[in-house]
Amino acid sequence: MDLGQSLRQLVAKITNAPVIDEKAVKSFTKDLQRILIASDVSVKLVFDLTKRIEKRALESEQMQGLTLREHLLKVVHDELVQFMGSSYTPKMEKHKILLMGLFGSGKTTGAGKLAYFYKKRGMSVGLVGADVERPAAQEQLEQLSEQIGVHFYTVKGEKDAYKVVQDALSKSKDDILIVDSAGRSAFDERLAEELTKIGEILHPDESYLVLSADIGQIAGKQAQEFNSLIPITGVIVTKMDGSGKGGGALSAVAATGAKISFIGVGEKMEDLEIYDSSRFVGRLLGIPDIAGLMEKVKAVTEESQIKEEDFQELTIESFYNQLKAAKKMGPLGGLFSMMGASDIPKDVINQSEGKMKLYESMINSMTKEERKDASLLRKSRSRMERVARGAGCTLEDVRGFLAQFSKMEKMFDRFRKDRGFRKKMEKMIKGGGMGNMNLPGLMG
Ligand SMILES: Nc1nc2c(ncn2[C@@H]2O[C@H](COP(=O)(O)OP(=O)(O)O)[C@@H](O)[C@H]2O)c(=O)[nH]1
Ligand SMILES: [Mg+2]
Repeated sequence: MDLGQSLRQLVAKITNAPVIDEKAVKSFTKDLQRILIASDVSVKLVFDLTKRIEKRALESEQMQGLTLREHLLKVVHDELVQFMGSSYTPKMEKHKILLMGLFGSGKTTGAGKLAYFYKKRGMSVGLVGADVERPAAQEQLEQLSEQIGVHFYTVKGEKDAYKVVQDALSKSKDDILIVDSAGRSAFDERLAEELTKIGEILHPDESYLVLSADIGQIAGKQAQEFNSLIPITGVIVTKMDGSGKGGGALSAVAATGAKISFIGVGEKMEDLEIYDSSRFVGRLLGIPDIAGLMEKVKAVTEESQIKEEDFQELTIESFYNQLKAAKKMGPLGGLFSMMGASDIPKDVINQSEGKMKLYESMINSMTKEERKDASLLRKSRSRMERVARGAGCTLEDVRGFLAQFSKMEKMFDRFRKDRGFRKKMEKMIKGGGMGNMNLPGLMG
């Protein structure tokens, strides 16, 4: 039985138990320890994790509107999300990528998917066919590159993979260069030597280990082997559309400290998702309605909670999060309510679902710097155009979004200068959120 299966059985036990009390929680954490240790997750990590789960489940105050069962599931979910790493933000600057992994894990397909992903976001991309083991592998990648419309580099007949990489480096001017390497049915010395040489020539910024979702716990050992040659910066879990649930990825993450970056969910080029830790853990735990549960939890707490950084500065990202919260909870939700819902321009809060989706893709197409500093975008038409291209919308749409953001920035600045408002905010943060606070009282 693989790790994912064991975890799902354990969760079923929580779901079906007649009562959830202290004894049930303790028995649950014991089972969890046993399962994780059997899956080669390091003993120290396991004890830290299960201790935190037990403590939080028993000691932390149960959230309003949640049953103890839901509370326990949430604690387990949260701790695993933390363990597995928060969700990934793709690098949008120029960089070089190396894909490593065993035969059939989905490297070549994954190289194509990544190329498509970045091309869609307005970057120029090159694919390097450095799998010299099988000539068919290079053809497979060449065909993909034609299909997607990105550059392709290889040296036909070359037996040394690193020379292929060297050649590509001398020719490529692409923003993103993606190297597809050879796999083996098992890790061996030749593969080790080949990868080491590729690493020395390429100096990859991202070295992804490609793992199939059905691989199971040997993933941990495998990840360690690759990691000892070239430090893994991220994991791509493929075939999540199949029967595997990615339990192996947990072992790989535990063994190397690398986090998951992307998820493959099909054979087509568009079947690539940015890793979302909550969704992944939900799938892993087999909590079918994890999204529903977390929505409920969120409605009770998180989104209504105002974090300190939220009102130190308003960034594009926090604006969008607050917008989401306001949409979900009505105008009394989140930071907006603090600013006095009646003062917020109606057109800012009343965004359609379609607009919200569009905003999300725009934000996904922005660099980290742009999300922090919107003036970078305002000053540069070419940046705005890049975002529009990435999000598949018009320049006017991007300007529209920035205009909405400007309105909020102005309001936000006014409020920050208001001492009375700042006092309320401080009180709120110390009080641990607004879930239990009386809103109208605060506003008055
Ligand atoms: N269903 C599904 N199949 C995939 C996925 N990724 C790769 N594959 C298939 O897995 C097989 C091996 O993929 P390939 O990229 O050639 O693996 P490589 O040997 O690591 O380069 C091919 O038939 C792919 O179409 C995925 O996310 N979902
Ligand atoms: Mg291949």
